[in-house]
Amino acid sequence: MINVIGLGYIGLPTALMLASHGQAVVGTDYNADLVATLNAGKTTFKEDGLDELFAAALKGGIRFTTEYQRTDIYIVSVPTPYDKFSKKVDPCYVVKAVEQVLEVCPEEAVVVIESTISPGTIDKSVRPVVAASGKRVQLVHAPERIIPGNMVYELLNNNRTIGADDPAVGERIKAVYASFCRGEIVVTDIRTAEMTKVVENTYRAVNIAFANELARICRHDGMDVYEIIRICNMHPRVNILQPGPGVGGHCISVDPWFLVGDYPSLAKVIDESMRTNDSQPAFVLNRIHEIMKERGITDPGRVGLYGLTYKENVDDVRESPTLQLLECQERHLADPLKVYDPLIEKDIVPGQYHDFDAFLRDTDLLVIMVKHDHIKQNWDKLSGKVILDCHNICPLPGVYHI
Ligand code: SAJ
Repeated sequence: MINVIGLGYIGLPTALMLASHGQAVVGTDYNADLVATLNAGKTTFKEDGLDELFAAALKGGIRFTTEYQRTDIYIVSVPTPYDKFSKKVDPCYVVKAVEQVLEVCPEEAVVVIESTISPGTIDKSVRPVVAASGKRVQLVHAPERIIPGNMVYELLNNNRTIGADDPAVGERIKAVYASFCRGEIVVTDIRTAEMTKVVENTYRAVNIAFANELARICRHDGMDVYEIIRICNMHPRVNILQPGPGVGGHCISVDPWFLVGDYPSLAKVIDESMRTNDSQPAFVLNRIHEIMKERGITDPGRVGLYGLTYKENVDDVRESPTLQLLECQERHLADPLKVYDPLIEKDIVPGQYHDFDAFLRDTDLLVIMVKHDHIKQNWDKLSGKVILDCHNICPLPGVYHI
C-alpha cells in the first residue's frame, strides 16, 4: 500500500493516478475539511480530466483520511512555502510530514519526497530528522514535473526523475511510477534529482525573462515584439517564449531564487532574469498609465483587470501577475483597480467583480492579464473599450500591447 501525504495540486492527482492503475492507495491530509470533501466524492480544484480520474480511483479503492498509515511506501507532496524576503524555501511541512511518517512506519520503509525543495534540502533538513528517530528508512526524491492546466496528460506522458541513495530502491520506486507513467524514468542520486527540478524551472524563467526584455526593447523603439519573435522562431535553432504581464505560480517565479540565494556571486543571469520577470507587473502598470494619458482616461476607477489567476484556464492565484500588479499599485497609495476572473468565485481582492457584464459596464480601459478561453469567446462584448492586451490574443482593431 502507498500512503500519499498531502492532497493538494500534486498529491491528489498523483494519488488518484496510482489508485486508478492498480496500486492500493490511501491519501492523507491534515486538513479535515479537504478530506471530508474528497470523502463526499468531490474534487478540491478544477483541472481537465481530474473528475474522471477521481471516479476511476474510487473504483480502484482509494481512501482519504487525516491519519498517517503504517505501510512500506510513502509519497510526500506537501507544500514548500518560501520566504519572499530571504528567497529561501521553508521545508517545515516536509520535515513535519517526515517526522509523522517516522512515528508510524516500519523499518526500511521508503519515503519518497515529491515536493519541490531547494538543492541540498534532503541532506540539510530531512536526514537529521531520520537520524534522530533512530529508524532506518530509505529516502527518495521524485520531483514532479506536471503543468497545471494539463496535469492528467502530463502525469501519464512526461519523463520523470527518481533520485535515490540506493539504486535498487530507485528501481523499486521507478516500477511504482511506471504503473501509470508512459514516459522514460531516469534513476539518479538525490542531490542530482533536487538540482534538475530547480534547473528546469530556472531554464524556463530565464527564457521568459528574455522575451519580457525583448518586449521592453521593442516598446522603447516602437517595434512589434510579437512579429519579431514569430520570425526569429522560424530559425531552426531559435525558440523564444512569449512576453507577458509577469510570471506567477508557485514554481517558475520561486524556484530560481533558490539558486540565487545559495550561489549569489555565481547565479548572475538567473538573478537578473528574476528581477526582470518580477518587475514586469510594474511595467504593465506604467503602460496602463501611458494609455490612460493618451486616451484621456482620468479616473483609475474605470480601469479593469481581466484575470486573477497566474495563467490561463487554471483556478490558482499563487504569485499571480495581477496580484503583483495590485500590490505595486497599493504601494502608490492608489484605490484598488477593478478585477474580474471567471474562474475565481471567492472574494480575493477589493474591487473584484463576479459578473462579467457588470465589470465591463464599469470599465473603460480593459487590461487582459490572463488569456482564459472565456475571454476568447467574448470578443463581441469588448467593442468600444480601450484594450491593453498583455498576451497578443485580441483580434479587435486598435488594441494596445505591452
Ligand atoms: N509565461 C510567460 N510566457 C511564456 C510562458 C509562460 O509569461 O511564454 C508565464 C505564465 O503566464 C505563468 C508563468 O510564466 O505566469 C509560469 O507558467 P508556466 O506555464 O510556464 O509554468 P507552471 O508554473 O504552470 O509550471 C512549471 C512547469 N515547468 C516547466 O515548464 C519547466 C511544470 O512542468 C512544473 O511541474 C511546474 O512549473 C512545477 O510545479 O514546478
